[in-house]
Amino acid sequence: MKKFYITTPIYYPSGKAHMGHCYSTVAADVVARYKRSRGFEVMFLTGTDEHGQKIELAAAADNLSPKSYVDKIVFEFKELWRTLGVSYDKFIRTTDDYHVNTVQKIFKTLYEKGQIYKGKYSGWYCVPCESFFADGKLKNDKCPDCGREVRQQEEEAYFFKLSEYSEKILEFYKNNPEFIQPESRKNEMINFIKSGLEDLCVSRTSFKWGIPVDFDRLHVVYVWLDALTNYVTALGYCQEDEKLFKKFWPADVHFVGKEIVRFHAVIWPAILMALDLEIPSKVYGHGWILFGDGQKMSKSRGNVVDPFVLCKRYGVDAIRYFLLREIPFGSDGYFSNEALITRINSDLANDLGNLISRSSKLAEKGFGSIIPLERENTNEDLKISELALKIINEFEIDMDDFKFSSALSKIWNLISACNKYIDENSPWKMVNIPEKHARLASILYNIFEVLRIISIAIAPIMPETSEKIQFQIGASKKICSWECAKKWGMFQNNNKISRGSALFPRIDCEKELESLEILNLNNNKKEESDKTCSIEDFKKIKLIVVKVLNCEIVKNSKKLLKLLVSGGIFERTVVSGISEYYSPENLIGHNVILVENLKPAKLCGIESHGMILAASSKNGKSVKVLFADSNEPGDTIS
Ligand code: ME8
Repeated sequence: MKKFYITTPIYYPSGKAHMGHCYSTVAADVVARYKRSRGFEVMFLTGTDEHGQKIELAAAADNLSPKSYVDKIVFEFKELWRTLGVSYDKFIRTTDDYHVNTVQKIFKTLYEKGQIYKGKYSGWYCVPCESFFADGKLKNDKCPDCGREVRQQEEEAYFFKLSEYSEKILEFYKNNPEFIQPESRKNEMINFIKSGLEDLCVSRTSFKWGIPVDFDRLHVVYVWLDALTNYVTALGYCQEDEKLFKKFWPADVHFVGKEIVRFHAVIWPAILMALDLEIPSKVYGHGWILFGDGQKMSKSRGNVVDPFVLCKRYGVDAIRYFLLREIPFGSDGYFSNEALITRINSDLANDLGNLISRSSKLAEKGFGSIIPLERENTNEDLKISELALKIINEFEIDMDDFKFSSALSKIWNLISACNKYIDENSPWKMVNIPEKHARLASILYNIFEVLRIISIAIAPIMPETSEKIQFQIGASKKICSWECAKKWGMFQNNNKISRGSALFPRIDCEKELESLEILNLNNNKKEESDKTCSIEDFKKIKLIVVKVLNCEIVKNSKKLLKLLVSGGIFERTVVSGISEYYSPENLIGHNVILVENLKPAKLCGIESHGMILAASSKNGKSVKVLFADSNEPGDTIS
């Protein structure tokens, strides 16, 4: 059996999943379903990329351990994929043991092969993007990717010898001209490589939430090596059972957003070359979903459209259809509720819905829903059958090239042709004229044949709708395989039509937009109220002035100080992450402010009771403890 391995990016579980994530995942799901229907054995992989400083910080802000923090979000991601009917074969979490162990093995192998070496990294660091930038790469002194503040950082780190791979990668592109899709992205990559590849930093010591380098425990593997290797670890590479790896590697296609093509088309092939592994057949960099103001939909910008809400209101298939039909896969495109409702009304309710409801109504009126044997075909009928078979072939070519929007537009041309065929033949006039019944039967038979073919074609995109149509037109599974989509006349005689409720009820656009606005407003208010803290909440926090009696640096930690503080009638130990900014002698003897009733926590094996208040500068470069030397230990702050 032919095999097909398709992957989505593994998403950061650092916030709610949004339409952007749905876009890549639904597209990959469509391909997986399509390939399965074409007889391929498919491996469809998705998952979550759970390590890194961004997650560590987000978890700390929520007062959770990184793992509990990501567990919650990963659950929501999985729920969303279930809702959207995403038929993945495997969901990988980079915190899964098998992944952690294999990444450690890969890191060691590359080190032993001399492909990874230890060095020092200094540069401008952007925390949200988890990326270092050289001086010249900043944009107006800010992160060139997200536009936020960056800070100078230097640390010991391991590097992968990416710079040695420029020629090999360019050569690979030459021999594999289809590797990067769409074509325009290939030119970007060639230019990027020609501008000079630098060795890639693959470890960090400045945060802990990552896979430890097992032979140098101060380091954790830096996210991209951890993330990219998921595509092979998920298949069991370098593990006891390599069956799946042997069967499915190399991947047939990695679907990724255009901003991470670079990692998949340059860094990933280099890592694979270093491991003597085959390189995937294709990396497809799809475009972004934007809002009307040209902004990318993203977790961190807070302009999230809740996919659960939209699925519930309009049905999953409407959302799946919209995502793939509205925006050509390689291009950027806009999302708006209005565009979504317009498509539902015009394409789904009017064109498709209408075709089904008017033809099944005619079948009911004319023949009690059973199409009779006696039929009378004309040239007109031949045209519609030829068109259907031509379109299904073109559809297949588009789907093989991931041109979903074009593929769907062809099916909708067929739907329009069918509606026109009905208009031109006026079959409703034949219902009460028995002599015309053979002709009427023929027209209806042809329409149901086209609907059968359409139902097979749209199954990967709109699985529920496809099944509903097949049920309504009485098409058994036997005549709905992919091969049967390419054959005319598969219906047995006397097939029974069942009239169901409208597949896609029309939506009053204006009213619906108003309702969505109110819904959004309420959601925002709820989110705001979740974020705000009432006076009662604030009163729960006990702030007390304490004197620092003793202070020492915590061994094996770059950031932590252990303080012994006195609040007059009590003494306790507090661990604070301020050693980059204060040495013990700067603190001993001073009065500081303690959050007295914070739940105790263990940091580097030391139980910390409370937290010392400090102010961080906006650019994150400095941290200043709030001294309270004019107060007495034990004074309370309110
Ligand atoms: O980059 N439009 O994770 P991530 C279209 N963990 N697609 C969008 C989108 C938008 N507005 N927003 C997000 C990462 N996406 C890494 C990947 S892979 C080894 C590691 C989709 O959570 C798109 O596929 O930031 C993009 O590449 C991905 O989500 C980024 O997800």
